[in-house]
Amino acid sequence: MDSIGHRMLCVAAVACLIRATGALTAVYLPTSCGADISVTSSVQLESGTGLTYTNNMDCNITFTVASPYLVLASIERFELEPQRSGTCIDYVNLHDGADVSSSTLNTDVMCGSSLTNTSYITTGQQMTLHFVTDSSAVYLGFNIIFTVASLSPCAGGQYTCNNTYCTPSSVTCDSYDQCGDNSDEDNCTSIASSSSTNWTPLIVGLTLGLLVCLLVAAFAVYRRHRLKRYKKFQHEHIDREDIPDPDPSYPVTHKYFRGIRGQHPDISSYRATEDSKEKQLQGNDEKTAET
Ligand SMILES: [Ca+2]
Repeated sequence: MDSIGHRMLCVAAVACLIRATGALTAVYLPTSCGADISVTSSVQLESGTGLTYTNNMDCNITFTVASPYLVLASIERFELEPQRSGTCIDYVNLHDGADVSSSTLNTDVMCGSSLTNTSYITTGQQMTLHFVTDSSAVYLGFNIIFTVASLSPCAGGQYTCNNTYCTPSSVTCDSYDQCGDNSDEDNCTSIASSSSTNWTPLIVGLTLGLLVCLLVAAFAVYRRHRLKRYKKFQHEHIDREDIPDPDPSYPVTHKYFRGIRGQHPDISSYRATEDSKEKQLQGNDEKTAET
C-alpha cells in the first residue's frame, strides 16, 4: 500500500466513525392512530410513512405533557389537498383537550398549503390532532412538532421564544422549529453553540480514527526501516549477486530478512575469517623463516 493508500484509509476510517446525532423522535400517524403520546421534551408527527399520506384516513392522536406545562404545536411542513368550493376535502383540526369533543385551537379547518410556520398552544396538558382524508388525491402531508411548553415568564432550563412561548433549552439549535417562529434556531452559527449536542460519539470517533492513522503510519515507518536495513545488508555483502532484490509487494519482515541473511554471511564475519587465515599464514611464514 502506497502513501496515498494510507491517507485514503485514514480519511475513510475517520469518516466512517463520525456519525450525526440528535434527530428528533418521530411518530407516524398511520401506525399511531388513536394513541396517547406522553411528551417529555419534543416529538415530531408525520402524516404518513411514505412520501405522501393515504386516502380514507380518520385518525386521532393525543399528546400529553406533565402539569403545569402546556402543549405547543409547531407546523414544520403542511401540504394537504386544497379546498374545493370553499370546503376542505382532506383536513386537520387541533383540539384543546383529550379528544375531538374539545374546542379547536385553529380558527378555520386546516387544509391546503399556507400553514407552514404556524403554532398553537393549549390551555391544559393535552392536545388532540384529528386528520381526515377522502378517497382521492393525496399530497405530501404534514410534519408537526409537539413540545412541552409554557407561557412567559420562562423558568430556568427554558428558552424564551420571540413569540413569548417557553420551550426546553435542550431543543435550541437542533434544526427543528419548536417555538413556532423558529427563534429557537436563531444564533446557531456553529454546532459548538448547541447545548443539546452530544459530543461523545464525535470525540470517540475522532480518537479511534487518529489511532488507526497512527497505526498505519507506524507500520509504514517499520516497513521502510526493514527495507533500508535489508538494502544496506545487500550492499555490504561480498557476493551481491547471490542476494535477490526484495520483492516490493512482499513486506520485508523480520522472518524474511533473517531467512535471506541466514543464507549469506555478512561482511564482518567474512573479514574476521579472512583476517584469521592471514594471521595463520603469517605465523607459518615466521616459523619457516626461524627454521
Ligand atoms: Ca429547535
